[in-house]
Amino acid sequence: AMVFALACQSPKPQIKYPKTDLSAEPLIPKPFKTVPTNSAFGLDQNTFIYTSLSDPKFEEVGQFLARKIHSKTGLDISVNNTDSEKRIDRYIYINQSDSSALKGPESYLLYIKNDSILLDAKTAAGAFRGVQTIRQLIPEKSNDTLTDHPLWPIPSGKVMDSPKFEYRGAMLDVARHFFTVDEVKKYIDLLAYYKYNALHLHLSDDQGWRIEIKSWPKLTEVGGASEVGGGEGGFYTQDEYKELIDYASERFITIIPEIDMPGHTNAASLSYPFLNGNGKTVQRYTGTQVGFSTFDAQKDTVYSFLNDVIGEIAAISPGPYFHIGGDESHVTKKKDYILFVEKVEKIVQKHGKQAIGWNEISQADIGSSTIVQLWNEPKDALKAMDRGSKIILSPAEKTYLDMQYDTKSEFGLHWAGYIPVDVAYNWNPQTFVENLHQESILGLEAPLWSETISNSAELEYLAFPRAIGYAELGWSASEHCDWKDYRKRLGKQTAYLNRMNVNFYPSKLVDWE
Ligand code: TNX
Repeated sequence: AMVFALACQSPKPQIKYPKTDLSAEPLIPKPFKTVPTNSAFGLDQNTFIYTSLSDPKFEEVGQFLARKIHSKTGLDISVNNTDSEKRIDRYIYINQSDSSALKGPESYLLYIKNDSILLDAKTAAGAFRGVQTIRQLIPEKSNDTLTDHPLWPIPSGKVMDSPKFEYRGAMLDVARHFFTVDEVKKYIDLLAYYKYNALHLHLSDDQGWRIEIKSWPKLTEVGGASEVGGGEGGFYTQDEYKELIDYASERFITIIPEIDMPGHTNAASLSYPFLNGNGKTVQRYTGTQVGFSTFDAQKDTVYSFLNDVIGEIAAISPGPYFHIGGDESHVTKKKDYILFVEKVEKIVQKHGKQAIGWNEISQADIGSSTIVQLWNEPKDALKAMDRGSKIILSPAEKTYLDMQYDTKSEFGLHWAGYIPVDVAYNWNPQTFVENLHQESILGLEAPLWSETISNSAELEYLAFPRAIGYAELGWSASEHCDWKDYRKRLGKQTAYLNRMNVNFYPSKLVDWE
């Protein structure tokens, strides 16, 4: 029908496009390969989006692109629906393809010509990543001199792209300070634009418990009602949490729930004192110390409680992972810690999920399907690798978004050092940990702990622009990661960040346009 419609209409106007250079576009993450053809595709009111119908998710990706084109340009572009009144001059086709040029599920190919953009991907996730590239290629301003109506020239050529790591995550600590559903959604939007595919939510800590557990209501009634500094805290109902999961999954981002244990559990033990194993009376905690709380690893009732908690969260989580924390359990006896981690790992597996834990968990005899997240101890990661585990890289001195940029930074801590924008970017995750084999690296995650921040503006000040650099380190081939080149592309993100009302830190290391 589309071909017929194109053949039957009167000849379309020839447009004299200005010379373009696709390979000079400020794309982040930098694609694996671009081949410019120096002309353009004219995005305008007569452009249509078509998608494969073999998988309904492709049509949803097409609708996502149409919405984003609308918010950037004001154009109303229909998806898989030919309005007979309108002439079809140009179309964007989002195609499910089994081409052998597509390496993995998130790979995509873009062929941009005068009258068509073809986006090929194996999966809707791959199509979605390609759509982010199209969004980044649409100029901020239309060109009103080429035709009698506004038109946005998209540089022509070919893009072949594929991620370096299968896991590209960010973590948000909603426990030290609570962040609302809308604040988390805004962060998800920004992460999606830079091709992240995982958001790890740190849902519990000493200062607060943030997710409704129907079988243990005091966790949120009591444990949810506080945060660092004495604020009122908050929590997500299971319906709100599902809303976040759905919002993320429309952006092909997996939410990874973390219940941190056996340490970092004061809020849980305040709600149900039988859980406490540190021998003291539990009191509400709104400070920022770590390492003083623990569950009682010797009690059966603790494990039946955890079976309920993990079961309820697993039941509403479509993703494959459940994060068990495991960090800084300084008041748990070592033998209790090991027993605890091994038992909780089994509970997670019983509920159909793969466990992830901070690097300390490799002291226990964990299975090879359990993933270890390196934050402070490379030896733990190597030990886990030897047992067959995959590793997520979050070395604090490079990836902690809560580290201050410099001594003058308004928010953040500096126990792992200061992390200016260039230091955050200028390292190679594939070689950073000596003796860690590349096949054992699942990917990269940038954690944002929230002791010093409590709203979107403060979150964005710490996360941006550094999170944009981690997006590139996680996606782009290491040989394409070059600070001087990246810095120029980063400076050109201002229009997008301002349009999204992002309170980014305007580092002097970057020439912001
Ligand atoms: C260490 S990193 C922690 C967190 C703190 C963070 C502050 C990790 C696994 N534990 O409890 O919030 O430092 O930077």
